[in-house]
Amino acid sequence: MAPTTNKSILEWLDDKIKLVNPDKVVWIDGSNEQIEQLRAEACKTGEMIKLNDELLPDCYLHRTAENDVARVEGRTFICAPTKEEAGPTNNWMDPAQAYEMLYSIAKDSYKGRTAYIIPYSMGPVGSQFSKAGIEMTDSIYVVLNMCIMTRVGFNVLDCLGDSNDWVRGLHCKCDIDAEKRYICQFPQDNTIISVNSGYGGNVLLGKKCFALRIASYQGRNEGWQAEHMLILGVENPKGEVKYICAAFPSACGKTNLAMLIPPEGYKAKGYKVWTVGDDIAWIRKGEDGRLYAINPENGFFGVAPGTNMKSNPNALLTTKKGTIFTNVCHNLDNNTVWWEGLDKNPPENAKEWTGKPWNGKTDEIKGAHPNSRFTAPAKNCPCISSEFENPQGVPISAFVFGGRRAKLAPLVYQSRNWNHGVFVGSIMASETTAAASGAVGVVRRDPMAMLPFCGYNMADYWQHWIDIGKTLDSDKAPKIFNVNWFRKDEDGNFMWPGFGDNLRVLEWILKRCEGAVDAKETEIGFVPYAQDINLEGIEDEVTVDSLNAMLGVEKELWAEDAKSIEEFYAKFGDRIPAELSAELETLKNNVK
Ligand code: GTP
Ligand code: SPV
Ligand code: MN
Repeated sequence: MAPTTNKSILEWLDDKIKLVNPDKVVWIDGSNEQIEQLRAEACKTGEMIKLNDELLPDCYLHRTAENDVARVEGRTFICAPTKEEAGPTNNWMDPAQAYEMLYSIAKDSYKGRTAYIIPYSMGPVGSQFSKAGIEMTDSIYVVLNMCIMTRVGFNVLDCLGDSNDWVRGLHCKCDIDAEKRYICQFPQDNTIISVNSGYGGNVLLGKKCFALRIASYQGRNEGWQAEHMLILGVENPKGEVKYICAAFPSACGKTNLAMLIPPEGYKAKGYKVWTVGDDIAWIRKGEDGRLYAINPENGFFGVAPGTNMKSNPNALLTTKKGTIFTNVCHNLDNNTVWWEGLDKNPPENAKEWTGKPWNGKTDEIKGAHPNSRFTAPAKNCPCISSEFENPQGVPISAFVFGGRRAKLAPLVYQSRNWNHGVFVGSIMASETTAAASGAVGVVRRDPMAMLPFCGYNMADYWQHWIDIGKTLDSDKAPKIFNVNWFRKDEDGNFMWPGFGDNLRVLEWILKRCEGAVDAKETEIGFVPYAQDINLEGIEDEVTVDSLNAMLGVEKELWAEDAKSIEEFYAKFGDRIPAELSAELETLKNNVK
C-alpha cells in the first residue's frame, strides 16, 4: 500500500510503473532495518562489498562500469519548451521528443528488477527552504546513497500533503549503454529522467539534477537562488561566527575549504571553522533583510583522491563509518580502501578501482579513479556546524567565487559592489577536472561554477543575480570576492600552500566585510596590501615577494581576457543584462 493519498504522486507512479514494468515495487522508508536489508541484498549480488567492520563500520565499496565514472555533460539536457530558454551553454532537446525517446529506452527496463520509490526532502523536513522529491530507481546503490545524501522517509509525504510541488525523478539503469545515456531535466514539469548510468551526479537525482538544475529554475520564478556553493562558518576568538558561501567548479576545493582546519597560530588564538555544506546552497532573503543559506543535502559526496590526514582530516574522519566508497582501490590485506594521496603506502595486495589485481607498484595504473568518491553522512563530520539543521539557514556575510587558474586571477580580490561582483562571478574560468568526462586541464568559462548546472538561460540567471541585489540594502548585501588557490610559478608549482592556510585569505575577506582593513583599488577591483595577509608560520613557504606576485594584476593578460569575455558574452546576444555589459566596458577601459 502506498504511504500517501497524494493524487499527483499516485498517478505519476502508476504511469511510470506501467512503463518500466518491474517485478516488484518497494517504498523506501529510510529505516535502519530496511537499509540493513538492502545492504545485505546488494552484497549478495556483488553490487556492494562490505568492508572491515572494525576499521570501517557499516562501510561499503561499490564499482561502477568502466565507462560510467563521472557526469556526462555532453549527454545532459535541459528540455525547456524552446532552445532560447535553455540558452547557449546548455544542451537542449524538445520536451516532447525527449519524452518519446526516453520512454522508449525506459520501456520494460525494470523487467526482472525491483522498483524502489524514494520519498526525500532537500533541506530539513518542513523548513520553508525545503522541497520534496520522489525518485524511482532500479538500483540499490542509488537507494543507499540517497539515504545518506538526502532526508528520506514518509514524513516527507506527510509534510507534502496534497501538494503538487514535488520533483519527479525516474532513474533506469538499463544496461549502462554509454551511447544511450541521457540525463534530462524538464524544469517546466518538475521532472528528471536519467537512463543508462549508475554514477553519482547522473543518478542521485536529488543532487545536481534537482538541487541545482531544477532548483535554479524554481528559484528564479520564486525569488530565491540555488548555487553550486559550500557554506562555512568562521568562528573568531570572541566566539562570533560569520558565514561565507563559496562557488568553485567541480573538484576545485569546496569540500576542502568547507572543512578546513585553521593553521596552528589561528588555532592557538581560538579560531574555528564550522561546515554547513560542501557543494550546494539554497539562498533566500530573511525577515531582517539579509541573505540566508541552507545546505539542502544531508551528506557529502566528496572526491577521494588527495584526501588525507594532512590535507583534510575532517573529511577523512567523516568517512570512517556508514560510508559508501565508489571506484576506490580495495586493500585485500585488511579489507579497507585506498586512493592516491591517502598516504605514501599503496597496498601491495589489492584490486584497483575496476576490480583487477593491483600491487601498488606501477605509476601507470591508478589504484583509485581520479573521480572516485565517498558518500558520507554529514553528522559524522567532526566540524559540522550547530546550524546544520537550522530550518532558517545561516546569514551570509560574503560570497566567494574561484577557480583553477595557473595565471591571471590573483590570490584574492574584492568586487567594487554587488553588480561588479555578479560580473566577477560571470567571468569565472577554470581548468576542467575529472569530475566530468572529457579532457582535463583545459581552461573554460564556468560562470559562478554553474556552467553544467544552470537549469535555464545563463544570461537570465545573471539577471536574477542582479535583481536579487536590487532588493538588498547595501549594508546587508553580502560582499563579493574572487579567490584563486591555484596560481602557478614559472616552474609549474602552486604558489600558495592552500588548504588550511586558506583561512588567512578568509580572514582578510571577513575584515573587508567589517570595514576593518584597507585595500588597494586596481583595474579589476580591491586587492589586499601584502602586509594585510597574515603569513605568520609560513614565512619560509611564502615570501612577501611571492605574495606580491600572487596579488599582481597583469594588465596585458587582463586585456586579452576581456576579449575572450566579450566573445563569451556575445553568445547570449541581447539577453546579457545591461549592468554586465557596462561592467565589461569598464574592465576594457581599465586595462586598455
Ligand atoms: P565537487 O564535489 O566535484 O563539486 O568538488 P569540490 O569543489 O568539493 O572539490 P574538492 O574540495 O574535493 O577538491 C578536490 C581537489 O582540489 C583535490 O585535487 C585537492 O587536492 C584540490 N584542492 C583543494 N583545495 C586546494 C588548495 O587550497 N590548494 C590546492 N593546490 N589544491 C586544492
Ligand atoms: C560535481 O561534479 O560537482 C560533484 C559530483 O559534486 S557529482 O555529484 O557527480 O556531480
Ligand atoms: Mn559539485
